[in-house]
Order: sequence, then structure tokens, then C-alpha cells
Amino acid sequence: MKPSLGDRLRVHDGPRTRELSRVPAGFGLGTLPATAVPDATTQMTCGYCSTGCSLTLHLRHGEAIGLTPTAGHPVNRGMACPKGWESLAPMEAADRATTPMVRTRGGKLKAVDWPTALRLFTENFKSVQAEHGPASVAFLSTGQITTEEMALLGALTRFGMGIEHGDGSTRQCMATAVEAYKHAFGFDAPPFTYADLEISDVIVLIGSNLAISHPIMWERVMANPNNPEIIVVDPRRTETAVASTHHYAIHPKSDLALLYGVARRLIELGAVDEDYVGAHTNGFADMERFLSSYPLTRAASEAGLPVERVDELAHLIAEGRRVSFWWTMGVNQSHQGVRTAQAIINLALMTGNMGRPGTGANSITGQCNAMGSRLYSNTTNLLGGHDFADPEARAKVTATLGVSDDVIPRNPSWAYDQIMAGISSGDIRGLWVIATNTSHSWINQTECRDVLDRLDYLVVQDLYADTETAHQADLVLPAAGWAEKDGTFINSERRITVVKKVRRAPGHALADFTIFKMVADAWGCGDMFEKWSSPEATFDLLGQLSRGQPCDMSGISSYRLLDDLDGIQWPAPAGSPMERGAERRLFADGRFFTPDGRARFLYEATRAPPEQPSIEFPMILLTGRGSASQWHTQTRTSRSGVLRMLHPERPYVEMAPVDAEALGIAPMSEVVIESARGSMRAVAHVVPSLGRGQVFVPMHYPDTNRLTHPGFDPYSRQPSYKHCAVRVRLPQPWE
Ligand SMILES: Nc1nc2c(c(=O)[nH]1)N[C@H]1C(S)=C(S)[C@@H](COP(=O)(O)OP(=O)(O)OC[C@H]3O[C@@H](n4cnc5c(=O)[nH]c(N)nc54)[C@H](O)[C@@H]3O)O[C@H]1N2
Ligand SMILES: Nc1nc2c(c(=O)[nH]1)N[C@H]1C(S)=C(S)[C@@H](COP(=O)(O)OP(=O)(O)OC[C@H]3O[C@@H](n4cnc5c(=O)[nH]c(N)nc54)[C@H](O)[C@@H]3O)O[C@H]1N2
Ligand code: SF4
Ligand SMILES: [Mo]
Repeated sequence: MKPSLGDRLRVHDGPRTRELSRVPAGFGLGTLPATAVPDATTQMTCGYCSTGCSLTLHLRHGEAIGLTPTAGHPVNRGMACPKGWESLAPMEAADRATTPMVRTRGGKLKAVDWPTALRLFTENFKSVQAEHGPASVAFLSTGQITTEEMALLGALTRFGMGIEHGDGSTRQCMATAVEAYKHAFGFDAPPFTYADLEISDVIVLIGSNLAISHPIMWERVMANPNNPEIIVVDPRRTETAVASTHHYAIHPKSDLALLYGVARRLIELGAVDEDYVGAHTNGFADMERFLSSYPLTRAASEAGLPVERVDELAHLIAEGRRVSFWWTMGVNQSHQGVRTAQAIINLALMTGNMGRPGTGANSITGQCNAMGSRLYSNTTNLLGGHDFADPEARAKVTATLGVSDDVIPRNPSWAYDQIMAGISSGDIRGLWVIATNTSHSWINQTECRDVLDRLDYLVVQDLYADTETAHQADLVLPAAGWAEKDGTFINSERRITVVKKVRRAPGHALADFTIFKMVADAWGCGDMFEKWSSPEATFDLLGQLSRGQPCDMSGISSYRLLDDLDGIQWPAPAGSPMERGAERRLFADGRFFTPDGRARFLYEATRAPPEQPSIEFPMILLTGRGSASQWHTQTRTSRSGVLRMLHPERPYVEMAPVDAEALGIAPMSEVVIESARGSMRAVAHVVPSLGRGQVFVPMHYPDTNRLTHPGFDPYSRQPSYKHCAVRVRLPQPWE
């Protein structure tokens, strides 16, 4: 039922779940008058986070006029967070980009038609390539367009346009988990299904603020009937930590020492599942020797916890029957992120908490289709999780797509930071940015914006022409967005679901898929993509490419089947049973995707983060999500009046009372935060949720990344957004 104005409505906002006594005008209803009566409904997946909640769109004459969360859906069971409810508002915003636009000499954007835009696109990028070589044009994409679009973009750029380097916002987000899984399991394969959140008796959340970042997964934790231990490892006392049974407020970036200490203690406690380790893993004996240098005392002192608390954590894990480990950005965005993720995997493997219901080493994804990007973006691996160097995989791609082997690159492309460095050094001169907002979200903005200014030609393809990156663009291409196009997403539990066109995109905005096809034609390589005639035809090609891979989805014959079954989790090979409500969990048979079928224990000595607090910058800055109603760089969420009511508009910094007092900072006063790279202003939120010497600023404000330090994990090249040195002070009267 669509809520009517004045209804009482429960808004899921994590533990801050609140009753709104009145549904604010427009809530979930779009901008049409509440009197508009729907004549049909259809369901599709939310376009924000990787939970992948199903939303039922209420249609009138085929156009969406409102939405409600889908009742009885296996993912969200009739729930949605505020962003999901408000999904239509950003699409209906009056200031969407509606025509292509070029930057004039005076610096203003001027509307042009599509033929002109495509001509400028090809002329400019081709002339850059003619002068500086094909690799001098690169692209940056996202985890927020459909899998079909992602694959077409990857194939168009790297097979058709001679572009060598492209990467996406998934590098900022999931690269660490990808690397950790590939090496430990032999494939990028998060093993879980959401039901595990309800089956576990011990749930360990590491660097994850689930209640804010994945509110509906958090609701699934709350629905767990086993009265589970909920363990949160996070320097901050987050909304999730407040609702946990055990919170370990560790020193930032001390996870690795803590996890090694816990692993060693588990061995001492006799909690190792010897049978499992013997039958399904490699490398345990060597790890045991390595762990001898991480006694409880060392783990406790590095983590800033009493020894008894680390011991307690080991006991909780040892005594659990179904222990599941979950991690997100507190782990992935670290200078030793891959090793930290693998230390979590090690704990699950050594205690035999793998492959059984309620267990697993489970990386929670971020964006709605980061999983699609991980498998099909054609950047770090060849379409479908293949190796560029594998002759068999290349033969499969040439046969399926009808392209010749010489257009397929031999190597993975550069990572995001290498592309940025390439721009700095002048090796990259042209950049195409699709569905990401580099000039806000990339680390160390003070440099980033100057770097993009060095480009000869910058194209931004987005829903809006006023993103921080679009402000720097020479050409803006207007894209249709969520609910304005067809395709599929893959969620955190590997569930492939559909999104649909239930709105006409405004003006001349076009689906990314259509734009890519037009670019292919304008570039002169359209023939190569004849088989990619529609999103669904593309899905079929991707199914064929996935055949025999761990992520096999060749058994999914149509979008219709996905719709009927509420989505299907991979692996879904041809011939596998396709039942509604079926749950797929990986590694039930103890066989992994490594050549010998065994998982690997991986570890390395701990190192201090690259930037330490100093006399000049004595505090540690943490960054992350601020509230369930804010999404990343806020291009979408800032366009909903309802969501704007649910979070502070002005940038704020959370700090401990003891620090505020020492610095003479009164609650709610304006302060300046400075790092060695830049500064920002913020309102001081003096809160008891942080330790002394730590401050937290949400990433949703454009200046946050002026402060961050460009440190990276050496294996995943993911930025370490959550650790740098800053100082906080009151502004001077003249500032
Ligand atoms: N509302 C909302 N939801 C979102 C998003 C959004 O923008 N808004 N974005 C989506 C995306 S793309 C992502 S990737 C996910 C991110 O989801 P999360 O990872 O849950 O979000 P963050 O707030 O970035 O980071 C989680 C926690 O890591 C903690 N942390 C910082 N340093 C450390 C450390 O050294 N160790 C440990 N253990 N913890 C640490 C922070 O205090 C923070 O509470 O959220 C998704 N969901
Ligand atoms: N300091 C700090 N920085 C961080 C993080 C942090 O924790 N701390 N987290 C990092 C993480 S995990 C992530 S995922 C990144 C996210 O960083 P971004 O990807 O830059 O964030 P978004 O705001 O989601 O940008 C998506 C853009 O795509 C546009 N868009 C939406 N849908 C479509 C579509 O269908 N087609 C097209 N063409 N455009 C579309 C939106 O309007 C928006 O401009 O930020 C990272 N940055
Ligand atoms: S939890 Fe994520 S997928 Fe579900 S409604 Fe909210 S933003 Fe959408
Ligand atoms: Mo992310």
C-alpha cells in the first residue's frame, strides 16, 4: 500500500528507527499530487547501496508515480531505508542535465545537440590519441550503472577505442576485498547469503557501521532469533556499536595486530578446527609460527585494549557454534587492508566457520552494482572474472563476441591512482568520467582538482551538470538514471536482479547504454558491438562469457526469470535448479577456486600507518558515512527535501569532550580542521563516541577529501581514507 499523507510510517534509519507522526509531503510519492491513483505496479532493485532492496514502483500509464518497499521479498522483506523510499525525488529534480553541454571559452556550459556532442567527443579524444598515443585517453567509472552498461563500456573503450586504462570508484571501495578473496579463495567470491545474518550465533562486524551504511541488512541482524552476540570492532562508538553486545573501540588501524593476537589465542585455546584445516586449507603450520610474535599482550597494547578484552574476543569466537565475520570500509580502506581482510578470512578458516549456514568471512559491498563492476568492467580482469593472459579465456571472448584476439588487451589496466599520476605526468591527456564524482570522492582533493585541470579534454557523463567533476568538464553528457533504463545489478550476496525503465528520462538525457552505443558508432567501431543490441541481449552475452566460471550465470535465460524469482544468486549455471527463495552459499563442500581446491592462509608483519600524528597535527582523522540519509557526494540525496531534513546540512566534525575542552571548543561552534594538505570548516559535534585524539568527518562534504592523506594498500591500491593527521582549532577573527 502506498502511504498516504498523514499516515504513521516507520522509517528505517538503523537503531535510530523513528516514527514519523506524519509522512512529510512527497515522501515516496514523487512530485505528482497524492491524488494520482496508480493503475499497475512493478518491482525493481534500489539504486543506492549494495543491499539490493526490492522496491515496488506504482505506475500510472506506465510511468512511476510512487513506490513502496516490496513485501515478502527475500532481501528486504518489505523494508527500505529513507534513501530507498526517496529514490524518485532525485530523478524528478528540476535541475537534471537534459542536454549535452560544452564549455565555452568564457567558461560557461552551453547546450548542444547529440550529433555535435558526439562529434566533439570523438574529434577531441582522437586528436589526443593521435598526438600522444592511444593510452593517453583513459576512463573512470563506477559501481552504480548496470552490469550490461559496465561491460559495454569496458569492451568499447578497451577493444574498440584503443584505450588502455580505465578504473572505477570500486577501487575506492572494494578493491581490497577483491584482492583478499582472489588470493585466499582463488576467485573474488563473497561466500554468504543474507540469511546468514539471521542464523549466526556470533556476528563479528569489523570496520562496518551496518546500521547506517546497510540499514536493511542491519534489520536482518535484528531479526536473528538466536539472541546472537553482536561484536563490533570500530574505533568509534557508532550507531551499530551502541546496539551491539560487545564493542571493541580499537586504535585506528590496529585491526591487523588485534586479529593476529586473537588467532594466536584461538590456537592456545584449542579452538582450531583441525579436521577442516587439514582437509580444506594450506599454510596453517607456517601461519602458526608467524603468529608466535603476536601474543595477547602485543595485540592488546597495539589495539589500545586491556588484555582481558582481547582474550574475551577470542573466547566469544571460540565458543560460537556459527560465527560469521563481516567487514566493510574500516578494513578495506587501510594501508594494510588486504592483509587485514585476509586475517579475517584466516579466523573463519581456522575455526571451520566457512560454508555452513550462519558462518563465513563476508565482505559487504558498497554500491548497488559494485559486484557487477568487479566481474564485468573489463579493467582488472577480462569480462567475467577471466585472466587477460589466459589463452582459453581469450578464445572464449573472441568466439562469443565475434572480436579478433588482437583487440583484446594483454594486461589489466592501471589503477585509479596510477591514472591520476598519469594525468599529472602528462601521459594521460583525455579522461571520460562516467557515474562517479572524482573531484569530491578521490583522496587528497587539493591535488586532485589541479590534476584534472591539467587534462586536454575531460568528459563527464552524469545525471547532473553541477557535480564537482562536471564543473571542470569540457563536455557534459546527460545520462538517464535509476528507473529510467533496463538492466541488472548484482548485490552483496551475489544476487542478480533487474532494474527497469519506468520513467522517461528528462529532455535529451539517454541511458548510459545508449550513449555507449552512439559513441561506438561515432568512433567508427559500431560493428564490433552489433551483438550488443540491447541490455537483455548483452546480458545473454555475459551469461555465455561467465560459463564455467565461479560466477557462472549462464542458466539465467531472461530478465523475466530474474523478475519472477526475485533475483538469482550466482553461481547459476545452466541446468541448476532455479527456485524462488533458493539461497546459494559458497564452499559448502569445502572446495575453493584455487588450483588445488584449498583455501590459503595469508599474513604479513604489521606496519604503522604512513602518516602519524605529530606536534603540528596531533589528532587522527577518521572519515566515512554520516547518516542513512546521505549518499556519497550527495548529488542525489541532496535533491530530496525529506532526506535533507534527516541530516545536518553543514559539514560537521565529531570530537571527544576531553579534546573539545582542551582546545576550548564549545559544542556547535565553528572550527577549522587542517592537515598537511588542506583545511576545511565544520561545526563541532562534541560526542562521547570517539576516543581522545580522534575526530570524524563524514565523506559527504566536498572539503573532507582536502584533508585525507594519499596512502594506499600495496596490493589492492585502494586509498586509505580513514587515517591521517590533523589539527582542530577555532577560526581566527580575521578568517
Ligand atoms: N547511508 C549511506 N549508506 C551507504 C553509503 C553512503 O554513502 N551512505 N555508501 C555505500 C558504500 S559505497 C559503501 S563502501 C558502504 C560503506 O559502509 P561502511 O564501511 O559501514 O561505512 P564507513 O562509515 O565508511 O566505515 C565504517 C566504519 O569504519 C570505521 N573505521 C575507521 N577506521 C577504522 C579502523 O582502523 N578499524 C576499524 N575496524 N574500523 C575503522 C569508521 O569509524 C566507520 O564507522 O556503505 C554503503 N552504504
Ligand atoms: N574521505 C572519504 N572518501 C571516500 C570514502 C570514505 O569513506 N571517506 N569512500 C569511498 C567510497 S567507498 C566510494 S564507493 C566512493 C564513492 O564516490 P563517487 O562514486 O564519486 O560517489 P557518488 O556521489 O555516488 O557519485 C556517483 C555519480 O554518478 C551519478 N550517477 C548516478 N546514477 C547514474 C547513472 O545511472 N548514470 C550516470 N552516468 N551517472 C549516474 C551521480 O549523480 C554522481 O555524480 O567514495 C570514496 N571516497
Ligand atoms: S538499504 Fe540500501 S538498497 Fe535498501 S533501500 Fe536503503 S539504500 Fe536502498
Ligand atoms: Mo563504496
